[in-house]
Amino acid sequence: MKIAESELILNSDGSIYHLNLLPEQLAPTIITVGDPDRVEEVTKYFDTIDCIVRKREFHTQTGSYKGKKISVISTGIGTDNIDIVLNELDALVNLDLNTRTKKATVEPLTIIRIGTSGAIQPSIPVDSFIASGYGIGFDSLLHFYDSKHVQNQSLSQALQTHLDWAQDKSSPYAVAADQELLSHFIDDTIQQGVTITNVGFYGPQGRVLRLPLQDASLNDKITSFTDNNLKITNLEMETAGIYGLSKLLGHKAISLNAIVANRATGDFSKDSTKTIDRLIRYALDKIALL
Ligand code: R1P
Ligand code: URA
Repeated sequence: MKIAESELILNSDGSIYHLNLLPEQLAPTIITVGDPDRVEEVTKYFDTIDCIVRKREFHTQTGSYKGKKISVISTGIGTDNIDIVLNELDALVNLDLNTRTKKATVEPLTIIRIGTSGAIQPSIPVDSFIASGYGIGFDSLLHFYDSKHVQNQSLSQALQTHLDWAQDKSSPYAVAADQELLSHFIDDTIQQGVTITNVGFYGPQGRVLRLPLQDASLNDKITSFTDNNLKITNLEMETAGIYGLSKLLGHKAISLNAIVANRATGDFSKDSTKTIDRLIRYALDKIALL
């Protein structure tokens, strides 16, 4: 069945609407970063850069690192952008853009997020790394898709009960990382955690500048939550959307977090740029072995 022009939107050169990419400009292994300027911080280590494409907050560079073809793309902030990025990346490989039809078989992508995050447990030092074993979305993105089958509903239910979550907020959804990728990335350098993805950086993550919070104890409740020995480790704004949509679309995803803040102790990294650079180099060497 042909997908209508209003659903699959292409630019005049045939590239996909927001990302501005053509299928041949994308590698099957993709690093996502939030900040468009962080793309170059990754590709400066590449042997070659074959293409550079920019539109809005979406900056893509494709090249190779130690012989492995990789695309690096910035998503901007938030799971609303993740909806666009994941759907358009998938369309580039799994739809025939000329005939506007689905391809017969699904080509899986490997997606690695390299991002910053705030720890929520006092024991987690700033400048350490966490690979998200789960992403738990406090945003509503996954609820718009037929997605119950990729969610760990018992984990999200336990958290919702623990938080005494108000009816006027959407239910959290929990999605596991790709287990093969998770074990590939975990070692002494990076610990496994459970990441909450939220819809904002300030109030939703318990930060008070001038506005009081609806629930001032939310972060404390998140810190004290346990379910089957799982504890929430960190907060950021993309992981759950990446995990949920990757699972639904048949892609593998892992989220690697550089801890730049500790919300329980009030610490902030003295040199977050250096910490992110260490995570980038660690991730690239692991990706080269995939
Ligand atoms: C907020 O400062 C941003 O930092 C984190 C959050 O998820 C949010 O996007 O990730 P990035 O460092 O990848 O942008
Ligand atoms: N990114 C976030 O979303 N939260 C933090 O505390 C730090 C980085």
